[in-house]
Amino acid sequence: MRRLCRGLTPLLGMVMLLLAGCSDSPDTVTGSDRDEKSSYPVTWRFALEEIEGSVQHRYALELKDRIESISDGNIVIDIFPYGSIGTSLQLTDLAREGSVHLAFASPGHLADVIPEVGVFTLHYLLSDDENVNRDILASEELVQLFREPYGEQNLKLLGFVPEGWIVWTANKPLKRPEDFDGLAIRTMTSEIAAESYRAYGATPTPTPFSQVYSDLQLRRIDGQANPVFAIEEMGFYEVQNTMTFARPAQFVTSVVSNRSWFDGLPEDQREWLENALDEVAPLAYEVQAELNARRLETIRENSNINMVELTEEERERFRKASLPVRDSYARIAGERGERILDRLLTLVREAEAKTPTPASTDQ
Ligand code: 6CS
Repeated sequence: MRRLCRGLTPLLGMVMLLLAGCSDSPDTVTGSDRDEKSSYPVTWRFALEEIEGSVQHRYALELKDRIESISDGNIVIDIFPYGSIGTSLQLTDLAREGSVHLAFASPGHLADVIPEVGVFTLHYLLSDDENVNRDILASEELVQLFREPYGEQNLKLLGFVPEGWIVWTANKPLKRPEDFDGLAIRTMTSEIAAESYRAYGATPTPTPFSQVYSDLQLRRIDGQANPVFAIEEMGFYEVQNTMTFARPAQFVTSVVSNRSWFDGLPEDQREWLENALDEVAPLAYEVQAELNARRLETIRENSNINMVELTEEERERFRKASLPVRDSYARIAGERGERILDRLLTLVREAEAKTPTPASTDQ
């Protein structure tokens, strides 16, 4: 895959053009024209920001299984793993225009299109307790908070999916904010994603996912941040010597569909999709936990990479240094974003208060 990625970019334009031509193809069914104009099977195209074997890929396979079975094969889901059609932002564009029906859209990239969603790039905002985060991210209330901002971009938000704690990799341990001084850290491509690392004194370097391995190898960047499963499958651990576990944030992604397409789905198809999404969400949570644990072992077996776990005291220094980024977020995301941030903080506080664990982030 790493080799494939290097050749990826020049191919993207061509494939995007081909897909764009698909948006009016007979297998793009809208609710109103299904009976008159189209015949089964119909194809739903699902674009991923991650490669085969990833959390997103496993999610897509589970969804495909359910939809194809409930529809007796009348709906077919075509999965496009990362590398086949475009960078994250290009996938979002394809979903907005309807060339793909379903897609993953991660806030770290998406926030330049939907600033409010940048809230998930903020550090030390969600709970230390993964169960608290899982429940908040799965709640209908959260999806409703984002309904308008996604809708304005012709996207229907179908749900948020946590993919595991973000882990920093570099060629040195990153134990204090000062360790980031001047560090060229790769960030996802939105402005707010960069702000989180600027707060530690780093030099954020927004880069598409496909370019990270080669940029690390060529020392054009010094480090990057991703969940363990991605560090393993993209090979980043091969070109870095230290993984720092600071648990700054969960990697959160969102599942979206083209809004007009979704609104036009016949009732039965929409119900199938909604039911399948409800079933897949808890499974995806299990999948990320299992993949992150297993791939940490793979990294251990295949390398001598140094693994550094921060103490609570060390994490606290990062948490303090991260707080001003919330103001940057409010500036970028405006009033609606501020309301979302406040509500999210309240949801975390309330859920932690009900949870009999020591986890508490005193926000
Ligand atoms: O770092 C990134 O850009 C990517 N990381 C993951 C885990 N998923 C998709 C995203 O584009």
